[in-house]
Amino acid sequence: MRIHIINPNTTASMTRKIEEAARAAASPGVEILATNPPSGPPSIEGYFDEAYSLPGLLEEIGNGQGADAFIIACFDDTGLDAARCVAELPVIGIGEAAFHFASLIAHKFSVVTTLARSLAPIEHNLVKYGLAARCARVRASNVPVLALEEPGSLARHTIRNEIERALAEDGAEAIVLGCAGMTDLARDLEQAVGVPVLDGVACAVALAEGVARLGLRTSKRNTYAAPLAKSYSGAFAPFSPRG
Ligand code: 5HY
Repeated sequence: MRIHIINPNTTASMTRKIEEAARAAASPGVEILATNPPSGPPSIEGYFDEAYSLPGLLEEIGNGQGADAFIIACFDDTGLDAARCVAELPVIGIGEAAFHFASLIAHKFSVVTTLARSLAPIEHNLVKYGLAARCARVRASNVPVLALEEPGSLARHTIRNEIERALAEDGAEAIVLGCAGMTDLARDLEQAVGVPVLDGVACAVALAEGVARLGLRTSKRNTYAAPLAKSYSGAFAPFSPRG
């Protein structure tokens, strides 16, 4: 089995970190291919960055390299629905995966993400996925995404403080880390705070393996049907769907 995990931002060090976490979570014999687009934002912080990450993400999906499933490794599940229109293979978002796993092991969980501008996209996804009632609160740690790539930054300490507040104030019984860049922090933070701390990358690998192993593929009826053939103009002409 081969799982293609895509970091939609262009920061290669984060892609490598995601690759390492995915390989650690994968079952024996499951191959992990980790890529990021060559063009686009170096980090996705809010709706504007997300918009400009989509062409590169969708090209990565379209380049399909013999995988059995895709994972989108951005906690906002950036481009997940559009990717499912392009792919016949299953496409798993790390946010959606983490929310489902958290709901299996705790009555209420809180999410700790990066900046406040990421709160609404995550909250909207929880409503869309039908899991908003299980999430006590989505919190911003005020750690910028790329601070997670800086050795010696206070990111880990800042995120832990926000987790402690979630446990003290939200009634949270588990914590979901709200950024792919936090993937290497989950184990240490779980040991430090004493409740389950979920990393979306690992959750998505487990789900992608399961869906692929069952031979399930994205339904192409209605919602995720292949894009209709049409000619896009200007710079997007190369992306014109052929139907
Ligand atoms: C992520 N951004 O997982 C999201 C998290 C966020 O570049 N990778 C990013 O801050 O929304």
